[in-house]
Amino acid sequence: MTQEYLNYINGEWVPARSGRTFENINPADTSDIVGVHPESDREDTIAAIEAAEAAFAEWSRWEPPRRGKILFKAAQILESRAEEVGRLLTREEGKTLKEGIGETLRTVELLEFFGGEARRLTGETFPSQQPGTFLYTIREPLGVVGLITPWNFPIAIPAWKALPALIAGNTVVLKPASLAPISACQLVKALEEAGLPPGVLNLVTGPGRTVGEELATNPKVKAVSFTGSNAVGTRLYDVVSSRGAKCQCEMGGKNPIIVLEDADLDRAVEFTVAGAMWSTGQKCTATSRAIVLKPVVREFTEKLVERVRRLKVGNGLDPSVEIGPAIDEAALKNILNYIEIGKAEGAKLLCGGERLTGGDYDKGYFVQPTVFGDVHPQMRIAQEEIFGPVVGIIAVDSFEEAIEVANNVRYGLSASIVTNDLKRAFQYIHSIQAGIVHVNGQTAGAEVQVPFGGYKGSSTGTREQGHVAIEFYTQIKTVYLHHNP
Ligand code: UN1
Repeated sequence: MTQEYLNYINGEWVPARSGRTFENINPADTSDIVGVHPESDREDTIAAIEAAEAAFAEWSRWEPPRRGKILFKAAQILESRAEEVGRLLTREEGKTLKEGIGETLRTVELLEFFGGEARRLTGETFPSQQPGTFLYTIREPLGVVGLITPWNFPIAIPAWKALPALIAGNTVVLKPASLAPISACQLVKALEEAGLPPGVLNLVTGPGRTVGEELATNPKVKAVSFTGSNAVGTRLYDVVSSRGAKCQCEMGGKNPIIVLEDADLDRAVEFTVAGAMWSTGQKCTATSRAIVLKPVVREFTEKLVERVRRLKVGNGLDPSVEIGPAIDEAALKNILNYIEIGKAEGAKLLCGGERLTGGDYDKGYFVQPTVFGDVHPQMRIAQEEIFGPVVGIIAVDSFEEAIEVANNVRYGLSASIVTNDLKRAFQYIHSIQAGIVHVNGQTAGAEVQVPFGGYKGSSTGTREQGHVAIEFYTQIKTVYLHHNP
């Protein structure tokens, strides 16, 4: 039976006032309705914002370590349910069970990390030029913050936005993506059971045009953090910042892996497959360009194509499956459309390229993992984010050309190089325009204790995760204390 989920406003699970709902469909099996959720209006969102505003006075007075304890308790609760929550995540999002459970455990790590950060909310002290003066800073919360999160990391991203906001003393209204809102409900439930007071964290499901718009425009919302497409993010940034509120946007990527002549090609292939194909390529940190030095491009290409052909695509609940479906029909069409664009631009389709059909494939949105060769840096498939299991190989003559090609896109989220040449590795680290830089690894993946975010068109605002996450959710107060006037 399909489970009904509700909004969480002021500590109560409630339907949308209109009573309207929408369905959450398993992208691997569209006969599986994973959940039914409130289709909220602006008035539901206003109720959540008002609950958050009312809870702020008290919550912001709690000692931060006391707030942190709730996170630790929620970590234990979520960890004990990792299997169950991971399964729900896989059913609503489509990634493999291993990835679904892995993301849930990453959320446990986020709870633990930010639980500890609650004890490390530091300010600074400064020498004053005035006698008898203690000069220092403290960080204070902003008030109500709005979070708009995507479907591709449906529990980790709500956590890595909400947790730093909460430990700093803010109250939160979270709007999870309509395509996968159950995972965020599981996070909220764990925090509720851990003792989070009513109104401190509120969850409202529904469309961007109602819930998202209200969060963007309501003057009671002092900051909005968003992860999603560039089209939505840039517009949101204009709307939110024009009314003087803070706005943080994590958007697209066009992330390269550079393969030098000395690279271990088997490892380079594994990194490329992991970065480009896992989670069906639906990560802002996914690899979408393999920039390969000409002397090794043939061998790299052969090995990559051979490996990609062996990938098993299917329902992520089957433990032997490596690649799940695209999130929905529109995403699938977009991926297939880019494949057509690549062919029309003259790139060489080396494997994949088709929708998968027949048997259980007909129940979902499955696409073959796809590799293009002979890709030129200016082609649309080398410039635009595809958000699917598609990688293009670009052959280059030199290391310098590899860096130039890597940088010549509007995005700058993550990058990788495969080499044992230390000098080249450092040259790359210092010249690549990306916020997250890997050497001998894949482009995706993010540990919770370090900053996450991009250069150029990939991000606006300060970094997420790590201790710097607190910057976005706080304001600095400078105190001149004349103790000996
Ligand atoms: C990862 O690479 O594991 O939306 C995290 C995204 C990113 C998160 C990527 N904000 O895909």
